[in-house]
Amino acid sequence: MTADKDPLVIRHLAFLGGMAVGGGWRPDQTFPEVAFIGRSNVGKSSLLNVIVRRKAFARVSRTPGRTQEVNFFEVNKEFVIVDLPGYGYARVAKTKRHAWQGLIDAYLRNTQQLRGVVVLLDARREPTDDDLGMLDYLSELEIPTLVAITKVDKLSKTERAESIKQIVLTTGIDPSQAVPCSAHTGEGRDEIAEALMQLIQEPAWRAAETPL
Ligand SMILES: Nc1nc2c(ncn2[C@@H]2O[C@H](COP(=O)(O)OP(=O)(O)OP(=O)(O)O)[C@@H](O)[C@H]2O)c(=O)[nH]1
Ligand SMILES: [Mg+2]
Repeated sequence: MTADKDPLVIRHLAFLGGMAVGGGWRPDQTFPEVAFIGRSNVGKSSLLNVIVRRKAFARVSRTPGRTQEVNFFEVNKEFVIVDLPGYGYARVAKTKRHAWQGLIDAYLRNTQQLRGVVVLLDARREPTDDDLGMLDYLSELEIPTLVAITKVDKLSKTERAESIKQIVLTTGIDPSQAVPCSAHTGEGRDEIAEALMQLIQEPAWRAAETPL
């Protein structure tokens, strides 16, 4: 532990609800939003809980595909963390899987208050084609993106250094954009929290006149 100030002191939390279909209901609010994106089971909901220092604010499950809606979590009446459904879980029926991708895409394209995205990659796995496709897509949309390397607690020091090196090589991301994280030890929490605070203070990269 360092004596550094907590970059994100949690004073108030509210679950605003879920969006089930692209263009469907979403909370009517204008706070800046930051979205968590990644494969099913990569640890999106767990990392969200660590960031807001709550055990079960967002639902975590051993069953991949748990989060099936776009869930909106308001923090400190200041910004909103968006927990997106996981993509690319093979055992989910193809049609369902495409529906999720449609939902993620609709969210990314239509959200004027979106300030940035945290893409989560599992430290123990090679990034999949879905991951690489998502990173390409985000850079095409020019959305500010940070990469959280999750579950680093499952690796030894040597393994994790090697794994992070490989992930950086495979994805071509800037090493400074990759943050090692663990929902079990809390590692990476403050770094991600600080990055979120920076993202929400920046003006939306997306011009107001961007067609929906
Ligand atoms: N060891 C370890 N396990 C983790 C970590 N983060 C998540 N897990 C576990 O991984 C599983 C999936 O976590 P979730 O947070 O539900 O993952 P998700 O990305 O939200 O999954 P979907 O909602 O299905 O897309 C759960 O069993 C978690 O306990 C971590 O940092 N370390
Ligand atoms: Mg989830």
